[in-house]
Amino acid sequence: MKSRFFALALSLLSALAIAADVPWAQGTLKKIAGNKATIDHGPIDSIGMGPMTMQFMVEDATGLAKLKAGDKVRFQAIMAGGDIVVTRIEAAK
Ligand SMILES: [Cu+2]
Repeated sequence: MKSRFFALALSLLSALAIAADVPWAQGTLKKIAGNKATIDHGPIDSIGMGPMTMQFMVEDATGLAKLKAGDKVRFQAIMAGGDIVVTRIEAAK
């Protein structure tokens, strides 16, 4: 019961509280389809993933709207309920 409550609280806070501390990953945006983005990405330390090209669910619709295929990007990804979610994405500096 306690752990279930904790998981719920975590999911509610994911975008705001956790994203601030998540390390940024780098990549090239390959394709955008609705709230999904295909990214050719480097290592993602926050979820222990090596480099590859894959599709992500993107929570940051505002950030994604400013980008287009071919853009170099940086992003924050977390595990949320068994899914990998991009909580923030923006053009790489
Ligand atoms: Cu990947």
